[in-house]
Amino acid sequence: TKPVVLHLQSLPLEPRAAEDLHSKFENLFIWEQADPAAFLAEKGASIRGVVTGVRPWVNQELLDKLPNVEIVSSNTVGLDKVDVSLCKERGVSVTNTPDVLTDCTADTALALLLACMRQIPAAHQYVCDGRWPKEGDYPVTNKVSGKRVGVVGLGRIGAAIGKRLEGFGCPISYYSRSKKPQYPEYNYYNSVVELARNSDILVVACALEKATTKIINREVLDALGPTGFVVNIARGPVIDEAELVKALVEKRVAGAGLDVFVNEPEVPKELLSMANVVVQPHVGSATYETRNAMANLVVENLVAHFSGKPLLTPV
Ligand code: 8YV
Repeated sequence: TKPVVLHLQSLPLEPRAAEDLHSKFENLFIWEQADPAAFLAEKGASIRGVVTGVRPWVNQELLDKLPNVEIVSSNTVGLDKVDVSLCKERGVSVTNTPDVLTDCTADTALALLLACMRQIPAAHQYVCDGRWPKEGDYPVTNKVSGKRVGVVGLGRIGAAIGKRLEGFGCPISYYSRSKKPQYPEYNYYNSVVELARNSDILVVACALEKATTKIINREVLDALGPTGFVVNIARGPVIDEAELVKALVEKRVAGAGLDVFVNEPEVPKELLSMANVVVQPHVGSATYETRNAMANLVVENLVAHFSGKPLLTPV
């Protein structure tokens, strides 16, 4: 009999990975269940694997219903929705999708940075609305090249963002829990406020954890100041969103490029009508190439686990 795998979020699968998934596992899809609670009460004990993503919670409430689960394979690099320590305690393996999404997420940060500082969406709209011939040239915007960049969280994605911005002649500084000897050319700050005070652009690329929740608060935003820009490709709650909205409305910061929000898919309405604010619907990793690579990893980790081989990307 095939191992039973519960899917909490759908995977965009290439044919080969889909074939693997469907030939090797019995797949149960939570979104096909009229009564998910009753379904879990009936089937929970048979479930040995879980596929999850950026929205569902894999917490004690769920894990208690899955007494025989062996592996949680998440189609994300960020694991803020998975109770990893409880999984460890219960002997449940956890895998994620690092590395394969680094480039696209870093590309998205650059796109947001250029888009908000150069007001690309608003300027595009200006042309589309026929305003150029009537109202004349679009107002001038902000130079990107050479600006001082502060990266909050110099992990794989933060480092890929730094590398790209080196190409723009930007001096790079960072905040991280500890200094990273592998980046001697970057300035280290052990305080986000100090980083912000010495940056023109703050790019947030840290994991969401207790310690990083609202790490970008009012004090940090005021240290960045009225000419500073914020880019967030990490998770919404790393920024005090209400304070960011206030700072943008009151022009205490110059603009923002945001891929992630506190209550996705809801976005504060104040952010929708400012030329210096660009929003995206959490699409950092959303390219054909990267989403395929992520989904393949999710399936390959399940296959490895159930054939007794080492996991590809264990947490
Ligand atoms: C999501 C992400 O995985 O990897 C992460 O942590 O936030 C995204 O890449 C994506 O939305 C698929 O669920």
